[in-house]
Amino acid sequence: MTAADLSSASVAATRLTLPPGRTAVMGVLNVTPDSFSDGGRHATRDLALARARELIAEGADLIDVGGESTRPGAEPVSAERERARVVPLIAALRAETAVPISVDTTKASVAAEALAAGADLVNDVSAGRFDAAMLPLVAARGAGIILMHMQGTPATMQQAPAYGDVVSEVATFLAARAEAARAAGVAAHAIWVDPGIGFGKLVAHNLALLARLERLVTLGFPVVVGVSRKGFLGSLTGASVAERLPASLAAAALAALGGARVVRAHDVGATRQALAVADALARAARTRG
Ligand code: HH2
Repeated sequence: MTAADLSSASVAATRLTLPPGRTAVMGVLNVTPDSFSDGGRHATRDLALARARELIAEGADLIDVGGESTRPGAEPVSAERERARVVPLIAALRAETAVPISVDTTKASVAAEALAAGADLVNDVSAGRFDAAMLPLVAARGAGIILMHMQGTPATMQQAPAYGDVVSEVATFLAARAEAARAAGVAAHAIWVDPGIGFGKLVAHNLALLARLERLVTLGFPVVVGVSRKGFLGSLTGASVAERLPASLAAAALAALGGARVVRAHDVGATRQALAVADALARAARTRG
């Protein structure tokens, strides 16, 4: 490894460090025409950059850039189109901010260019299963990876999700994928895990995972949770996608109390406020007397 390699590896490691003592917020930046809550809103580079600046100003600890919707039934996007959506944006964002950037992709070729353009970690909703080149790529670049659980594929996942015990099955899956990442050469400190709320899960499955999140915390990797504006919150409250902020904040706070280290959210400022309360309560619970 050359001195330049070493220094870029240490920059990446620094950027992957989570803020101590509070739950981090990962701001969602979808540059897709069809994402379920913000599709089509950031269609030009300038609009996307402006949105990224807003997320950072609201206190995002991390920006998650996605060029392919994973909503139930979403149409797959070619690597070329996805690359064109995310890579120049990540390069432009990296030129103006040191905030960590993740690329939300399941394709190693897109991830490779996104990492070269300045992304720090890959958010792979397939946990490296859809593309065999993903884990070796992340290892070779010294990058981080979010390994997320999903039953099925985005095209089919909500057709008939079924589990025996959803929490143990998700925990076993995430432990096995973390082991696969380690075997491919990814550093342990660079692995985060995510139960994949809404990915091949009924309302009861999502609730069980949130209620017993500490089972995933015991795996020993930072736990990421994405509940923002998701369908199960609509089922519980009757709220439309646009009306789900209160329910999203309640779920974010409860995920933080359950031990999530990172919450993925569209409404960053409001989520930071909810997490400030949850984090203070968690601290109070630890300091009895
Ligand atoms: N949820 C979505 C997308 N990516 N990544 C992780 N790690 N965890 C999640 O829960 C998660 C995710 C879905 O939300 P969104 O990006 O808003 O919608 P879409 O997939 O339609 O772009």
